Amino acid sequence: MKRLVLVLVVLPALTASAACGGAAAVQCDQNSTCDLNSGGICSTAGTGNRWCAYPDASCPSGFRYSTFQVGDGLSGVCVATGMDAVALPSTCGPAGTDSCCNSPLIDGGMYFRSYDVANDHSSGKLIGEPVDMNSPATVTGFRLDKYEVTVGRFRAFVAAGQGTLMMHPAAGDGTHPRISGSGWEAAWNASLTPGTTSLMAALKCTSTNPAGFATWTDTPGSNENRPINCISWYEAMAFCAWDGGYLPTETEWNYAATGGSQQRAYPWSNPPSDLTVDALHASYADGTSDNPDCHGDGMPGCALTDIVNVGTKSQGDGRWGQSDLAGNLDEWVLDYNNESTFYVNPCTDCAYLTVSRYRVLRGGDYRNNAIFMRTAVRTSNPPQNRAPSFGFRCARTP
Ligand SMILES: [Ca+2]
Ligand SMILES: [Ca+2]
Repeated sequence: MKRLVLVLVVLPALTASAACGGAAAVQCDQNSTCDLNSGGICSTAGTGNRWCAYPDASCPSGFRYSTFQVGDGLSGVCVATGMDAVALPSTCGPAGTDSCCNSPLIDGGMYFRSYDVANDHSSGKLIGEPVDMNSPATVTGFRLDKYEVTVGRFRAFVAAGQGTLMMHPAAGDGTHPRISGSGWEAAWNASLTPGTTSLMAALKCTSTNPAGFATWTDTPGSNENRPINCISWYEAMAFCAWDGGYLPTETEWNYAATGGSQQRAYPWSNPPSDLTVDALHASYADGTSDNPDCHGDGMPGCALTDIVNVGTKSQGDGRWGQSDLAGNLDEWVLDYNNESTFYVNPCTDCAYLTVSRYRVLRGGDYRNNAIFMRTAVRTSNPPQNRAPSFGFRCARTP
């Protein structure tokens, strides 16, 4: 992760207060505190102190620290790139007090992809098919974000002008640390929207159904801790690169969900064969795909509120603490979909990167039946597609 390097100036105690009429340094506690100009954020410096910063297109991060009441020698300095610098208030999780950027460590090991020990003959890599042990894989330890990327986190990316043809990732950005050639490709630039205005319009997902389920709002509102949806695979990839991480591989994602060698049926299954599933564990649905009854918000029928604030179904957390791996939003991963053999074999930190029409999504979503919450199940979609059910999370080096 990118870290801000600071030069600390140690002043004698009696001269620590600002001189020449300058205001004393005052830390912020949330973005709304930073209201001198529009788009202000409360950014965390390398010292852990929090200072106001405002949009400035001349900074690579898109933000510059205020010249008013900012300490740590950062007055008027560009904020460093990535989420470490553009830090958000800690408002995620069941108590609303956890950092939305939390990224727990996952121990490496060996497991079988699309396999679980419940083995009840209906939840293989295709719905209705049995699981099998034909796809062993070895995964090196890594970090996987605890939460699906929130609207609030994505807002900092949008505010920085990122994820557009105007400000696309550089070739090679977001490369998986153990898979050469897995980073951003220049040919993908044209798959981004032209600029921030068109990106914000696209995030409203009006061209796909059901309309009215987009979590993005042009100004901060009540969805800041819901997961961002209606993002293309390209925007997910660009975000993770900007954020100092990368999109997890399908193999890594499945490893996290099934608890590695425990081979859990659901991410929360403990013992691993336990088939308990209810609305305390995940945002999912009963009914048919045309007429689902979504359980996320505890109210009958499906509404935007069935896309729940990340981490609030904490009984559904996985072996290493990741939330909402099953349900809420389907999650884009790095791999193309191999439509014939599904998995690369043999596999050590592998990904399927041969170009095909589809990229893989994992975990099921708020409109899906419980069977889609099973850790073995997989799906895919064209990478340019947007839907209210599509989200993502990022992986990182330990
Ligand atoms: Ca509902
Ligand atoms: Ca999910």
